[in-house]
Amino acid sequence: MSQDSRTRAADEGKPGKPGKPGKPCVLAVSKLMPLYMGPLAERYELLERLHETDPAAFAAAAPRIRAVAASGESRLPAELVGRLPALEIVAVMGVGYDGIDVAACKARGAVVTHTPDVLNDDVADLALGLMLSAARQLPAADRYVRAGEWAAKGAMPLARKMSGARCGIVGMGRIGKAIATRAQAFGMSIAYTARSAKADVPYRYVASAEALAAESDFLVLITPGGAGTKHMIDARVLRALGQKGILVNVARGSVVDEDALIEALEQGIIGGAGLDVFANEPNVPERLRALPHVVLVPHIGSATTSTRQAMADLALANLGAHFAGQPLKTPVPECR
Ligand code: 8YV
Repeated sequence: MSQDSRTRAADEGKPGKPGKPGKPCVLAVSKLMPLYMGPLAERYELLERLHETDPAAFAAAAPRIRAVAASGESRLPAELVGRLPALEIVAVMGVGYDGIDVAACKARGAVVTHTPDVLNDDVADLALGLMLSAARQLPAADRYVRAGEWAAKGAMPLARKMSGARCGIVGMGRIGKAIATRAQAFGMSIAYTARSAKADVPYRYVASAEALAAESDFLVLITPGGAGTKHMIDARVLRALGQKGILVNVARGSVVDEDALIEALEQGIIGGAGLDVFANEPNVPERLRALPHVVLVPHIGSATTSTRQAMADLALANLGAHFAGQPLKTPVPECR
């Protein structure tokens, strides 16, 4: 089989399922990190975004594509699943899988896996970093020194205290718990909202995001994305958070009504924000970028070398287990 820039086919290697000789064929459905792509290319016949780059070649290859490799931001809609008749497994390198149509995969007989737990610390660390950065205006303070304004104008305006403040967490899963532990170390009181109260946490449950916002100084979002949480944080919730409130989003951009957020920030309806995720990444609206009291980072929640390596290893372990006929490491809840 010939090789080109889009297709790295292997001549020999590990057998796939009994009766299917040669390396299994994997479609990388979007641009993936080298940490994941490198081993994929070594172990499998890897097709890189062939459905986007060469539809005719993709149509020819589709009947042998047995796996999809994806990131937390990848999209695998039902329409594309429908063009993958041999699909057996989707291996997401990410904990979030809101871009994957799991129902369509299941209907096709394919399982979806993701990479939970290994990124809890990093995402929780970043949440606290954004809380501190927004409250103490760290990026603005850095700009102040660099621009020579300290010497020219004197001390900066005073900022907000974080220790001892009220922390409201939207989503009390694995990462929500890691955020709560860290916030407790800052002497913060913790309350949370989720679909239902959790028996295994000591924190106070509040039934709605709006009620939680009304009693929080910091509202931290770490709930899964997708249709169930789309625009859960809307103008009413932001109004409830109030003039001094700070919104931190390390979940998904879709959870927040971004237009309502921009308006709330521009009009002083809320006090500030720290954002790792956006509605239409990597595009961040100019109006948001123009606001000096908002801290913006480019979806770096899990972006440390060791964590991304652990995520790649786990995604590859899921693929390896599947093709070896062994139990999957971390299927998504819907596929357990
Ligand atoms: C990454 C993420 O951006 O895990 C997730 O759901 O959003 C992130 O950790 C990405 O998926 C890394 O591949």
